[in-house]
Amino acid sequence: MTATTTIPGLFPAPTKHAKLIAWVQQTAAMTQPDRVHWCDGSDAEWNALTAELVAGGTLKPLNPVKRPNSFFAASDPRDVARVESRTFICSEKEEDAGPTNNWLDPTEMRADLQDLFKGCMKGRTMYVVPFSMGPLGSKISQLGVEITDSAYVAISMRVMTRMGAGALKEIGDDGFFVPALHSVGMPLADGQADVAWPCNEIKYIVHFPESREIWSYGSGYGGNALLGKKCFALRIASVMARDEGWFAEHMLILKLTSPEGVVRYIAAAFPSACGKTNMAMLQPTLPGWKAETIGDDICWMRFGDDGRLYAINPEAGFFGVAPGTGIETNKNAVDSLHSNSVFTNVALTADGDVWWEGLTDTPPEGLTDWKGRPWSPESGEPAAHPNARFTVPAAQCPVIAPEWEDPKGVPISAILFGGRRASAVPLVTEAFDWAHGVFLASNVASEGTAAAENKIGELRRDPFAMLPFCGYNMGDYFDHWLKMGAKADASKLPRIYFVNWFRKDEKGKFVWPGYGENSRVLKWIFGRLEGEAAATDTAIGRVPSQESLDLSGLSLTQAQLDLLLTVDAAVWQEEAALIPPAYEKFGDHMPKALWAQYEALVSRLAQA
Ligand code: GTP
Ligand code: SPV
Ligand code: MN
Repeated sequence: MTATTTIPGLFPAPTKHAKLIAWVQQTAAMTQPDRVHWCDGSDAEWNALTAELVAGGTLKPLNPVKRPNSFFAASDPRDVARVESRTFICSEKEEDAGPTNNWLDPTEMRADLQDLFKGCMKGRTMYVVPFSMGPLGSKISQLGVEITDSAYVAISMRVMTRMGAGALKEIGDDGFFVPALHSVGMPLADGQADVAWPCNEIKYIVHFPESREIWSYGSGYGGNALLGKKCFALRIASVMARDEGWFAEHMLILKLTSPEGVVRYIAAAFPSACGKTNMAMLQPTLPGWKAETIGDDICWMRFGDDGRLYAINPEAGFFGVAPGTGIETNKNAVDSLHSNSVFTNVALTADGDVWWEGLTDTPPEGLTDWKGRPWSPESGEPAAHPNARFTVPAAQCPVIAPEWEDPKGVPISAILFGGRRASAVPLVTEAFDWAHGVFLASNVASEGTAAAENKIGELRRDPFAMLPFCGYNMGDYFDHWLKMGAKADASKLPRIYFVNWFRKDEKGKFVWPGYGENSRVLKWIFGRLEGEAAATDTAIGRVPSQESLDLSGLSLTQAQLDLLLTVDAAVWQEEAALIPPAYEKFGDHMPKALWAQYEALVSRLAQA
C-alpha cells in the first residue's frame, strides 16, 4: 500500500477530528489517489474545479452572456439514472432490510467493496467534501463527509448541500458525521487519458444502516453519486428517524397563502418524476392565491413542543427533471436557471445555451443532442435525455419562501400522496383519519418514469413514494407512521390526501389540465382545513362534491368531471384485490391496523 504521508494534499488536514482524519487516511491508503483535496466550498474552489472539468471535457461552459457561470455535462449513455437493481441495504439482519430492498450480508459486502475500492482512485484527485443536510447549525440538521474522486460530484454537492468549511466547523473536533464514500470506479494507469464521464459497468450503491455508512461505486449520476441526497437524506435518515422518532420523506414542501392572507404549509410525496418540483413551484391560476417553495424533493419532519409537525428541507439546491419544464408548465423553475447552474444530458443550442423537450414549443434550429450529435425533429429520438436534470441553488427560485432556511421548520397542515394513475384514482381523496391516510399512502402505485431503470408506463406499487428510498423494512416503516400518529394529538396532525393529476380519457389524453390548475385542488384542501369545503364520503375516502371544487374558467365537460371525481366500486374491487399480495410480502412486519383498514375498505366497497 502507498504510504499516505506522501500523498500531496492529505496533510495538513483542516480539522483536528481524529476519526475523520483516520477515515480519510485509510481511504486514501485503500484507493490510492494521486492527490487529496479538502473542499472548503469557496468561490475560488468552484472556479478552479469547474475550470479543471472544462479542461478535461466533462463540462462545457454555457454562453456567458445568456447563462453566466453555468455548465453542460453529458453523462456516459449507460449512466443516466438511479440504479435500483444495484442499490443495497446491508443491515445485519436480512429481515431488517425487508422484502422491497436488495440485501447482502454486510460482512461479505464489505469484503467485496474493499476489493473494488482497492486502487480505484489511481491517477485521480480524492476530494473530501464536508456537508450539512439542513441549515448550518440547526438542531435538526445532520452532518456528513463525502469522499469522492469526481470533481463533478464535488461541485454538485456545493449546489445541493451546505458544503465546505462551514460544515467541517459544525462537525468540530469530535462530532458525529455520516461517512459517504464514492468512486466512479475508473482508475487511470500512468499516462492513460481520462474520458469526459468516467464510470464503470459494475455499480454498487450500498448502505450500512446500523453504522450509518454509505459506499457508492461505478456511477457519477445524481442519486447514485451525490450521496447527501437519496443515500443519506432518505435511506440513512429514514433509519435515524425510526430510531429517534421523526420522519425522513420523499416530499416537497409548499407554502400556500389564501386571498385572505391565511398561510398553510403542505408536504407532498409523489414518486420520482411525478410532479414534486412542479408542485413545489406552482403558480396558482386562481386569483389571489400565492404559492411559495420550501423544498422540492426531501422533507424531514419532527413534532414541535406545540404538538404540531414541523418540516425542513435538508437540501440547498434543486436537482430537477428538465424535460417538460417550460414557461407554461413551470415558469418559476425556468426563471431559477439564469446562472450558476449545471445541466446534465440536455441538448445544446447553436449559441451555446441549453434546450430540452418542453422548454419551448418549437425546437430552435441547429440543436446538438445530449449525445453530441446534430439534432432535428426528424432525428426520431428526443434531443434531451428524458431524465436530463438541472442542478441549481434553491435561493435562485423566484418564489422561494423567505422562511425556507428557518431551522425551526414550518408547521405542516396537510400531507398529499399521489402517483401517475391513468385510471381508477380520483383527482383528490381525503383520508378519514391518520390511520386511513397511512393506509392510502401504503398503497401508492404509479406508472414508471425515466428516473430509474424501470419500464416506462408500467404500474408499480411505490408505498409513500419511498419504495426506492426506505433504508429499512417497509412494514416497520408503515408501523412507524402509525405509531407516530397514535402518540400525537389527533387535532394537531396534518390531514392526509391522495391526489392524481394523471387521469387519462379513452383516447389516452390527460383529463385534468394539471400544473398551475392544481391550485384548485389545493383550494379545496385549504377549505377542508378551514372547515368550509364540502366532501362526499365514498368507500375509498372523501372526495369533493362537484360544487365544492372551484372550476371557474376551466372548460371541463360534465363527463370529464365525472371521470375525475367518481369512485367506481367495480374498479376499486380490482384495486383492492392488489392489496393482499402486496401486504403479505411483509409477513409479521405488516401492521395489523393496515390489514384492518383493508378489511374495512372491502366491506365499504361491498355496500357501495
Ligand atoms: P424527482 O426529482 O425525480 O423526484 O421528480 P419530481 O416528482 O420532482 O418530478 P417533476 O416535478 O420534475 O415532474 C416530472 C414530470 O411530470 C415532468 O415531465 C412534468 O412535466 C410532469 N408533471 C408535473 N406536474 C404535472 C401535472 O400536474 N400534470 C401533468 N400531466 N404532468 C405533470
Ligand atoms: C429521483 O429519482 O427521485 C430524483 C433524482 O429526485 S435522484 O437524485 O437521481 O435520485
Ligand atoms: Mn426524487
